Amino acid sequence: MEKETLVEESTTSDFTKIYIAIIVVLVTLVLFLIYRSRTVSRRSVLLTGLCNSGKTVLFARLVHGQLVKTFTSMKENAGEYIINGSSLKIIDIPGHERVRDKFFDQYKPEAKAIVYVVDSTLIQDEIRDIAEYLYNILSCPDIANNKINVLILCNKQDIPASKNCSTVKTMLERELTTLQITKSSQLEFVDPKIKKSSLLVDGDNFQFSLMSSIKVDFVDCNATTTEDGSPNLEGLEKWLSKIV
Ligand SMILES: Nc1nc2c(ncn2[C@@H]2O[C@H](COP(=O)(O)OP(=O)(O)O)[C@@H](O)[C@H]2O)c(=O)[nH]1
Ligand SMILES: *[C@@H]1O[C@H](CO)[C@@H](O)[C@H](O)[C@H]1NC(C)=O
Ligand SMILES: *[C@@H]1O[C@H](CO)[C@@H](O)[C@H](O)[C@H]1NC(C)=O
Ligand SMILES: *[C@@H]1O[C@H](CO)[C@@H](O)[C@H](O)[C@H]1NC(C)=O
Ligand SMILES: [Mg+2]
Repeated sequence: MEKETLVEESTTSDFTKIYIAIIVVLVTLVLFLIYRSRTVSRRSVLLTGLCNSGKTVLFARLVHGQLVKTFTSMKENAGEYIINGSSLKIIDIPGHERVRDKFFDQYKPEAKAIVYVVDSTLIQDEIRDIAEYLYNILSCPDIANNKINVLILCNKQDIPASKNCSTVKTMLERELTTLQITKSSQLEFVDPKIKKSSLLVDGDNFQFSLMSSIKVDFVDCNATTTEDGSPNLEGLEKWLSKIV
């Protein structure tokens, strides 16, 4: 009688040990998976910018090496770009106001670099919208904290009415100065405890070169083939080869 109880006890404790072992293994596995998912490798280049700036044409050129008919899309495109033996993932983020923030938030954890495509022919008419979307990207803590490089791609240089990248830069700096003042006073109004102007650089005039954590470059580009010229993605590809 006594012996039987003893045997039973020892089997129960054996089972307990096995259960504990299984639980430990499972917990470790779960923790490992959580850790893995948080440290996704940053190897994506996000193509951002307003609708119609040329993102999908650029995406097709980089990923498929060809021109495709594009249409306004509400979905992202993703593909591989091979450069000098390495590869980058290119993600074409739709520019539509209603969906772009959702896609940007989804892909920013894997961003290695951001290309902000500008329609250089519309810079004067759309400067406010162009600057505002750019401001949202530059003031995103995830982008600043990880020192993600940004390229402003001044597209459609084949059209005579376009402004070159030095003009675009000057215009953006002027508009961002205004925006910064508006935004920081809005923040103060909502919550006086939020530090004024913590998003971009301090100072009267905003300058890209004064940004401490994000390096912003500018290049000219024309993405499509025209009667008097072939596409010119040289500046973009040079920049990509530096960040890969
Ligand atoms: N002339 C000219 N047209 C361009 C250039 N890049 C894009 N486009 C045109 O601009 C339009 C919008 O391009 P798309 O790639 O769909 O823009 P997305 O909305 O940013 O994806 C299309 O009709 C393209 O053919 C360019 O460099 N020069
Ligand atoms: C294309 O873009 C380049 C600059 O990237 C520019 O020098 C050239 O004149 C443009 N025009 C055409 C028709 O390709
Ligand atoms: C850009 O355009 C401006 C005005 O049209 C001109 O003065 C300047 O030299 C141009 N810069 C470059 C780098 O082409
Ligand atoms: C490829 O890499 C080599 C050596 O690192 C470099 O000299 C060359 O310029 C690179 N080519 C491109 C297209 O980036
Ligand atoms: Mg598109």
